[in-house]
Amino acid sequence: MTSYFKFLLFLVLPFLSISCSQVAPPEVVGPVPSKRQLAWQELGYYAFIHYNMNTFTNMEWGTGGERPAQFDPSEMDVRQWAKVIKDSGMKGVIITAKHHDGFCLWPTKTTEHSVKNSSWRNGNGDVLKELSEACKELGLKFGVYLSPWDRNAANYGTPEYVADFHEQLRELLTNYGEVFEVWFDGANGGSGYYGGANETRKIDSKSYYEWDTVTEIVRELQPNAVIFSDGGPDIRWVGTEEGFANETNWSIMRRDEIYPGWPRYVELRSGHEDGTHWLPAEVNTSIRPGWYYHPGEDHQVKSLTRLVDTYYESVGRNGNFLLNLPVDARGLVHETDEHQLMRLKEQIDADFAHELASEAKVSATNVRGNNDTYAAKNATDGNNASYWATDDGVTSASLTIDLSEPTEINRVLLQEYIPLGQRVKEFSIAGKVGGKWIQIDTQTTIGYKRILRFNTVIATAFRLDIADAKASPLISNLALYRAPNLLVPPTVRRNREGMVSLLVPEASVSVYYTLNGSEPTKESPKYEAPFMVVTPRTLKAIAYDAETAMVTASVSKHIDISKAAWKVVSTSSGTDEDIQNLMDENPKTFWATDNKTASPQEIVIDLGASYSVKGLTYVPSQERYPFGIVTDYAVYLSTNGTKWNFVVAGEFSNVVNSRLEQEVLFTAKKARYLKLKAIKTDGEDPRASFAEIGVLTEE
Ligand code: FUL
Repeated sequence: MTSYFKFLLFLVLPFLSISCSQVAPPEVVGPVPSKRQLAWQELGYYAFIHYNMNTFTNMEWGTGGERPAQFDPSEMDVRQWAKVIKDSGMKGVIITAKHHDGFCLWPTKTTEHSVKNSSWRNGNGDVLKELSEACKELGLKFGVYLSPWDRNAANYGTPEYVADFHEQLRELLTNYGEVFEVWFDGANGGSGYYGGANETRKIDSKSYYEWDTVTEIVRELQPNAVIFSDGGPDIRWVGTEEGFANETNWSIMRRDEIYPGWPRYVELRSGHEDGTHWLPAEVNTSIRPGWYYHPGEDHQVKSLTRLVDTYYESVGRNGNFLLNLPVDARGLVHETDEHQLMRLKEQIDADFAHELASEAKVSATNVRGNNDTYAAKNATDGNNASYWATDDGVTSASLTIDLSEPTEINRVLLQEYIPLGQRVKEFSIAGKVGGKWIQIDTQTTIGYKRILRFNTVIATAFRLDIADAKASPLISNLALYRAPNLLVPPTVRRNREGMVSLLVPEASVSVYYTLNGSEPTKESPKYEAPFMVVTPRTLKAIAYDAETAMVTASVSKHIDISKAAWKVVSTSSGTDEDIQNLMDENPKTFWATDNKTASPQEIVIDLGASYSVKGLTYVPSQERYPFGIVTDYAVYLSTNGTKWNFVVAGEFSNVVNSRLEQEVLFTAKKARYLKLKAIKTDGEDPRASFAEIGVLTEE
């Protein structure tokens, strides 16, 4: 070739390849999502409603022996639920049409154990009808939870029950319009009422319910609905009810290994890299400890920090977020839950309010066929149907966003083009700070959506480095954000020695405090590190965000003598094991007497020195299924541990429903020894339990 020709080719070649639209699209890699799975994935965040017989019996798992008349809401208003759900940014709702106790919220023909035999709406009510209509009005998706296990059905365990179960499914999928998800629980078999037999029945959860028929019924009646269970077939459980997916989260699994009640459920948190089926994860958790409403959990609605974390650890980890709202016995979403939902929405909206990459210049180390169809810019064009792709065989490549001027960023949102399969196995992100590239994070999978949070960097450029992928990576979205600080009042922790910590979730938020009961301001002492408090003080603390000049309301906590020198001298029963739990300043741990000794149980504590004691505090067990909560008490004091003075006796009113710290005040007396008698405890269990005992003293 002459050099003139070479020169001509050199000039022409780039244009040839750029204008050539004939670059073959990437081939599918591994299993890919169905249309219904894709549509489901885009929902992101939606509500679970646990509302049924258990709401009225204060149970989590009713036995099945309940009477329909017990279903008795006083102010039920599904429009309130739907409005709360809509306003909080959720896209739909799944309702417990029938839970394990077998009570049906719709007038089914299959059993008498339903709303039709309750007095609610004179037996003419239908919760499913009301809710599906409210959803339609507000543009929410509607889904149903139908428990396969039925502790009420006399024929449970026989083929007749399975026919009834299938018929219930048919009713639900026929009479209430479009259903987007059908939810099958993994909990199965065991003890129950079973029409009065009151026995234990075991079934084989793999075969008993005839899952193939179940799938056929759903496909026939609601072809667009996805089916959820431990192992799908469309959507999988994430293997925990705590509210997270693992950082590595494949939307594919070796599905044929999984069945409802699968013992290796922990694998559901990450999926299988060598999965045979598309089976994405749904992260289900409740806004309170229980799935059902219990007045005793009104103080345990999850904090904003926890809810925000759950959002990032579900939606931000390639999962969908199904957040449960336990509707209360009035038939309403409780005010506290509603408030927290709105705060979560405000925070998430603020986090993603301003996208920073879409206007920037984008370049890549490799573009498939050098063709515009697969250009780097496709990752930031706001269109999920277009994507940046590399040439076949190129499984490590970088995408650089030129921000042109120093820009604050602390979130990146990444998406793969999943219709052609999930590919990325390893990636990192870097920012160009002060002219130098610094690595911010290294991670594994991306999937449909991955969001990374990191400390704010001021960068002139941002880079995504894909280190490894199953085939050429396809990135449909890369978005950058600068989220505001999460500003919440400090959490006060104190250990047994008396060391106080004031915790906030953001490193750049400051905390100020006082120890004399006055309202803290920015002029008050700034919290730098844990400090000791060993004498009675009222601590107040605020969090302050210098970026916005916003300040939180103050938290207030009474702090008394340290428990470092405390010793339990004697107890009426029970072992020493874990006895520290009642004076470790951690309300999540508890200690209990034994269950063989009759009431009243008692406990004697040596405070280690003499104090002027003017009160006692008692924190009841914060367990999900507590026992031994002390409802009636007597307090005695002593200077020597042998001669006791009765001080006061009384009742911790409403302690079972509201398990907050209880306080007993009396005229101050000099004492070194304290005796607390549990005159009465809640329920049948003779044990007395103590999450924390404290004293109030005077200096
Ligand atoms: C579990 C059930 O046993 C709980 O009661 C609740 O419905 C939860 C969502 O699933 O397996």
